Amino acid sequence: MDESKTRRLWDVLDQFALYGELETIEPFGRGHINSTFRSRWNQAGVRVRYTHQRINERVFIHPDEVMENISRVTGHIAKKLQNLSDRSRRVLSVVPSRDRKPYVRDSEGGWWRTYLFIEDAHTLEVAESPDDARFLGASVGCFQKQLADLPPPRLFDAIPDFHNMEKRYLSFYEALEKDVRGRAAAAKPEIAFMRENEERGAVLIRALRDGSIPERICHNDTKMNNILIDDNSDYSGTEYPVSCVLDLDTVMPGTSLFDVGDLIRTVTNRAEEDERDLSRVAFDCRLFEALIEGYFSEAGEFLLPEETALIVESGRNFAQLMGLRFLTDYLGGDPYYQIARPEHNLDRCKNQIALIHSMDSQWGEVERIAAGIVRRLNR
Ligand code: ADP
Ligand code: GN1
Ligand code: MG
Repeated sequence: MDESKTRRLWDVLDQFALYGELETIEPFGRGHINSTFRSRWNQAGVRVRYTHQRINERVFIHPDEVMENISRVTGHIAKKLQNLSDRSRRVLSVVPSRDRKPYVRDSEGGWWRTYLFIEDAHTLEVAESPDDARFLGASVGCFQKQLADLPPPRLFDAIPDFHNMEKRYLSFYEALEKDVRGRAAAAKPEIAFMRENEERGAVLIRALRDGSIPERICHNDTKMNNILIDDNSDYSGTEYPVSCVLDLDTVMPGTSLFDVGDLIRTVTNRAEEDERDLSRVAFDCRLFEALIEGYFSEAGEFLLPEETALIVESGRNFAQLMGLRFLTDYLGGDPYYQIARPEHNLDRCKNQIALIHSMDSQWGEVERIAAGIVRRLNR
């Protein structure tokens, strides 16, 4: 980081209610949206770390509303966990500014927040085993359960129509028509795939709109690396590892299936989201089964049959939705996602389509697995 950037960051940190001497600050994390940093402080001889994020204002146009949502959600969960001695490893802790706000503004008007840094924990980019998958499913099921009784008012819509496939298609067609970088020719098969699957892709958003599935508070960005896992937890026992669900900007009303769909999309994929060698991208039925079992172990008590019936489709739906968003960003000249190479968004899109093909080729088996879990649950 250059010196002037570091100095600006020090000025930002100075406005938070943090004590001791700031020792280091460095960029951190692999997210696509916010800019994340980690700082280290000397507090009377004890080393303590924090996470700082500049909220991406192009994505979140009302950062104050986002922070109000996050404060309410983390406060609600923390209250439920108040008897646990490791509570601050299980839910994000917002560090307020010196004037008691959940954010500070920098000299350019940017919005910043600070969380306690959760030590000795990691995220996964690929699930290694059914135990990983089961536990990731349970973490998200538990998160939804913890928020099921959040008192009114309704949370703000941090990004309106975030998972509205119909609206996402409108943006896609607009980007395709403008084709600002002349890239459409390089993405013909992907464009064709999206056109062919448009009707099927609308199933979740239509079910939510016509009331056949209920609105619930959900996370809306449950890709695997938003779940922080305790390094020292034992996976093999009967207890799930300690975990903390991160990246709470998009917690807002939606359907439980948005979270399940994004979990299926990321956890069952044998490869990372931007793997270019598509022969490595594959839908893994074993991971799917464990994931859904884990999810049901927490969410089974509140899910309705109408939601359960759409679980398999939700995974396909989310791979399509993300593929469509990556493709739209590629056609539009990459205005949204952070990229490391010019074709990054197209590669991500191809990866999601390959995952769908792999899922389709095992569709009968996937449906049998899901039906088996539901039967066991109802027994
Ligand atoms: P983005 O919106 O850019 O994805 P995240 O909130 O997911 O940002 O943070 C990016 C990464 O930073 C996470 O995947 C995680 O590895 C790390 N991280 C974020 N917050 C914390 C925290 N409080 N403690 C430890 N690591 C964190
Ligand atoms: C973004 O913030 P991050 O990197 O966890 C995106 C998600 C996508 C994901 C794809 C606010 O998530 O919707 O699924 O990238 N978040 C936002 O990797 O757009
Ligand atoms: Mg993230």
